[in-house]
Amino acid sequence: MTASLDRVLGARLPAPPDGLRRGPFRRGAFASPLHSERRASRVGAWLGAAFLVCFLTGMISHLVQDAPSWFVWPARPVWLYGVTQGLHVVTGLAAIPLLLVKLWTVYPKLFEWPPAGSPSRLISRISILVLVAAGTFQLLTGLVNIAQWYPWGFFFTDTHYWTGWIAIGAVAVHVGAKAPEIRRGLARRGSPGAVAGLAPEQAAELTAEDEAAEHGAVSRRTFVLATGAGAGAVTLAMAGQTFSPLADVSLLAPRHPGVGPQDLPVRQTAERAGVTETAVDPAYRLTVAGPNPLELTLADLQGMAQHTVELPITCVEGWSAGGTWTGVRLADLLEEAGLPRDTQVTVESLQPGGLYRVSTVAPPHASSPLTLLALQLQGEPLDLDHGYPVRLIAPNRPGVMQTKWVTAVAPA
Ligand SMILES: Nc1nc2c(c(=O)[nH]1)N[C@H]1C(S)=C(S)[C@@H](COP(=O)(O)O)O[C@H]1N2
Ligand SMILES: [Mo]
Repeated sequence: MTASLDRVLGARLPAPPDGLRRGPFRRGAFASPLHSERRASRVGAWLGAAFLVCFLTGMISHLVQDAPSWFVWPARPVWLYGVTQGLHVVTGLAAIPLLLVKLWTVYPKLFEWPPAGSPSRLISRISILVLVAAGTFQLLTGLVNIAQWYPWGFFFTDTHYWTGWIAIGAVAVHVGAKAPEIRRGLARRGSPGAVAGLAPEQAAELTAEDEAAEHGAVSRRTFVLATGAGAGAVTLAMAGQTFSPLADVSLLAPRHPGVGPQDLPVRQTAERAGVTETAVDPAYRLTVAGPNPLELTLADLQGMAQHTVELPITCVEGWSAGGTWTGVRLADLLEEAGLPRDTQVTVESLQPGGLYRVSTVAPPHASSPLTLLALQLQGEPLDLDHGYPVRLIAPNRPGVMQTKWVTAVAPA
């Protein structure tokens, strides 16, 4: 069975007539040694590592936001999500120049002759097409999401999630299919002795190619430095979003920590959320469902035990900014309502619609002494844009789950 499959996949497909072999398809059309196997493998290894870290941290973010029953995300350390999401954004950004360099290194293969020597070669080439398309799509949609520009008609989060699976699957197929070349490319150090498992003449040929690369128009060092500088520049251009000392060089970053009402950026304004009237209405109530349901005015909440915590808003878009929050512990409210302190609850906003009007608080966060229904930020009543009169603030949670203009809490 496998033998016959091998025969089918390895069968020789008819080559197109040689007369069609023109332009870039000519023999020796790409003489530059920068297109070498070694270069492709080295850049590929970095790119593969960036993709893998980006994929895993993306999955964490997805699981945190839409947790299946087996997934428990802790309330501490409070900065953990900031680190995983920071890695997601940084590896995604660094992958952009790496992908461009990698594509430039291997693009002569587009003009391989014959275009498909066998069915297995054809499948492998199609898988690379999927990889390039999915990889490019992920990096570009991630980038414009950071820039908060949504020029498409589909829902970013779902598409970015599913394309992530396609991209990492294509990476796995590609690495599997190219294993021999990758091993060879990474093992080569420029001396024939270092090339394990190759016939001497093959090794000599590869070494000559490497040597040409060292002395070529663009030297190996220049190439490595240029690639590194490109990846570094893109990363720096965004890093100021979370790390204020870099804010001045972060030309691409749409958010600066410390800039906004009460020194905190605003993601969605009260105006756009449609809560400018309901949020300031004296009829405002916070309801907590439970055996002993509560219906509290803002004054009732101000009369309860107040606690102060230092916690950041860590947006999935890659910015993070700290604040000093004061308010009522969620767990205290649950207890008042006759519920266990670690009850899983939903927190609902006054906002009439939109994706982020409700969030779920899992047991580790519900019971955390750091989780507040905050009434104040930096010692003043919340700005309307930061969620006045009441917003949720909890440790180690994506910003998108820090619901503003909260009006109802109920067991989930
Ligand atoms: N009701 C409501 N709450 C919300 C949002 C929203 O659109 N509606 N945006 C969320 C997102 S994506 C983030 S990053 C934080 C930002 O909080 P801030 O605007 O106070 O900085 O609020 C969250 N809370
Ligand atoms: Mo966000």
